[in-house]
Amino acid sequence: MSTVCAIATPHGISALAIIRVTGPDTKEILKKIFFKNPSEISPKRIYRSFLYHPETKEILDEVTFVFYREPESYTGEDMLEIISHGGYIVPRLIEEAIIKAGADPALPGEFTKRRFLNGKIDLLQAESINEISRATTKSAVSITLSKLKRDVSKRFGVIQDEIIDLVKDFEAIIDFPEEDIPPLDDREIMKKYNSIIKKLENFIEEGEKGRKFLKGPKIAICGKTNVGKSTLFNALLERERAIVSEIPGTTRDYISEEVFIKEVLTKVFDTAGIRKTKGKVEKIGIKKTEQIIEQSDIIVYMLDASSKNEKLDGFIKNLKEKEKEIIVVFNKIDRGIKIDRKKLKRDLKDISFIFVSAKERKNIDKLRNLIEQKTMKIFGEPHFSLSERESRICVKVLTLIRESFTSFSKKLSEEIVVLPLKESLSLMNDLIGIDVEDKILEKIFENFCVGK
Ligand SMILES: Nc1nc2c(ncn2[C@@H]2O[C@H](COP(=O)(O)OP(=O)(O)O)[C@@H](O)[C@H]2O)c(=O)[nH]1
Ligand SMILES: [Mg+2]
Repeated sequence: MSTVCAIATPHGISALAIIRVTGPDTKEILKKIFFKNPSEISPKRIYRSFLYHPETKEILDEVTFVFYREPESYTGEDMLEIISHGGYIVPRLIEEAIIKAGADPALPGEFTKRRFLNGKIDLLQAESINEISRATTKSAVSITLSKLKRDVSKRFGVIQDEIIDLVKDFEAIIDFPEEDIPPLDDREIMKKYNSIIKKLENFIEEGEKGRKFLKGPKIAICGKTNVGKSTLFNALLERERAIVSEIPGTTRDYISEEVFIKEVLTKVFDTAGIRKTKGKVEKIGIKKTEQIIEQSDIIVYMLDASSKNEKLDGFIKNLKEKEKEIIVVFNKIDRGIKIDRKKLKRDLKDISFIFVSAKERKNIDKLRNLIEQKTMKIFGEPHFSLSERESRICVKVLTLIRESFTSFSKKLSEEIVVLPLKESLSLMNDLIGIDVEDKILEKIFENFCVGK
C-alpha cells in the first residue's frame, strides 16, 4: 500500500486548511517535514510546529498536527492530519512538500476507500460518507446519516438472515434426504417468503424515495405565453434571472435554477410558453417544454386571472393522466380577478390552485407552502436513501427471491428452489461490500471528494 496525501478542504481563501496523509510511510514523512523524531510523537495528541520543505529546509507555515497510529485512525493506517493556514498557496505548498517527502497524491475518496478496505465500515456506510458531504438540506443530512449509523445495514441484515434461514430449511432436505427429518411445512415456508418479499419491497421503495428526495424535486413552470411564467420564476428565485417582457414568446428556450423552497432544494424550470406559432425557434422551445414537463415532478400551470376568457384546456387533463403533481396558479390578481371562479372551481375539482400576483409578489409564500406540501406527498419522509447501484442490487435480489418462490409454488425440487436464494445472498454481499470487484469499488469512490 502506498502512502498518499490530499488537501481535504476546499480550494480558496479560508482561515484554515486540512492536509491529510495516510499509509505506511507516514512516520517517515513526519520526520522529513517537521524535523521531529517520530518515536517522540504520541498518537492523537495535538502538536504545534513549523513545517519545512524536506529539501530546501525552508519554513512553509506554522501548523498544528495530529499523528494517528494504525489501526486507530480514520483509514486504519498510520495517518497524519495537518491544520495549516488557508488560502490558495499555503496548502498547495505543504502538499507539494509532502509529495517531495515521499507521498503520492490521493485519488478521490481514497481515505474512505482505505477505511472500507481495512474493515472499519461496510460499503453502504462508505457511500453514505460521500452523500453527507453532498447533502444540501438538514433533512438530507439526516437521511444520509442513517446509512452511516448502520441503521440501513442492520435493516438489510435482517432480510439477509431471513434468506439464510430459508436456505437452511431447504438444505436440510437436500443434504439429508435419507434421514428422518420432518417434511417442510409449506405454510411456514410461504410465510417466510412473504416476509422477505414484503420487507425487500418496502426497503426498495423507501430507499428510492430517499434518493429522489436527495436530488430534490423538479418543478416546471408552464402555461401560455405572457401569463407571467418568467415573472413567477424570478419571484421564486428572489432575483431577476429571466427576461420578463410584454412581447409574447420572449422565453423561447427554457432556463433552470436551483432554488430553496422552504427547506427543500428544488430545480425550477422557466419554460417557453405554449401557443400555436410559425416561428421555427419558438417551435423548438415548445418541443423542449414538453420534454421538461415529462421529467418534472411538479407542474406549476399558470393562467391569467385578469382575463375574462381564460379557461382550462386539455393540457391539465393530459398532465393528470401522467400522474404529475399539479398546481394551477392564477396570476395577475393585482389587475382584478375577471375569470369565472365558480366554473373554474368546478373544472379543477381535486386539483390544487392558488391566486397570486407574480409581479407584486403576492401570495408567493403561500405558493411555496403548496410546493412543499406536494414535495412531501411525492417523497413522503424517507429515512434513508439507496444509491442507484444499491437500488439495482436490491431489485435483482427481489427478482431472485420471487423466482425461487415460483419454483417452490410449482413444487420443483429443493435444489432448484434454493439456487436463486443462494445467488441473491452473494449479490447482497456486493451491497455491503464483501468480495466486491475492484472495478466496482473504483466506480463508487471516483465520485468522492479528494481528501475524503
Ligand atoms: N399586472 C401584472 N402583470 C404581470 C404579472 N406577472 C407578469 N406580468 C406581466 O405580464 C407580461 C408577461 O410576463 P412574463 O413573465 O414575461 O410572461 P411569460 O411569457 O409567461 O414568461 C409582462 O409584461 C409582465 O410584467 C402580474 O402578476 N401582474
Ligand atoms: Mg417567459
